Amino acid sequence: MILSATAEKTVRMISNGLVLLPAAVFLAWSASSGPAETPRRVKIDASRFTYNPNEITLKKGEPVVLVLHSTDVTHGLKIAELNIEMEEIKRDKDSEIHLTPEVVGQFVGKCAHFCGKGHRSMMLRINVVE
Ligand SMILES: [Cu+2]
Repeated sequence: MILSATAEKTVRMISNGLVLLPAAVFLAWSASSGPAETPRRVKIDASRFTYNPNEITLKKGEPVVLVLHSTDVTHGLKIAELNIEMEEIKRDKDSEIHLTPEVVGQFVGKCAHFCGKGHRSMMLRINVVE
């Protein structure tokens, strides 16, 4: 009688363990993988001869997606210091630049696709802060 009660208790402990073990494994797995990090999206419209907004501020080390779109003719964007070179930003089509700035500073992007007589004055200022 005593023996069977102990055996029953052991069986119950094992069965509890079998239920709890997968739950513990799942919790450990979900804690380690964490929620997927979704980069912030920054929308920028390009048009003759400006970007809107024409100045953005990014955080060093924070991944972002610059979503560029032209409202008129084809434009481009080049920022050598940030390794950005997009030669075609087309009308009515989003062009994405995935970027994680690693250097603090002020950078000036210029249009990289000839778009008319004001082309050279077309600039986008990017501030990267800590
Ligand atoms: Cu241009």
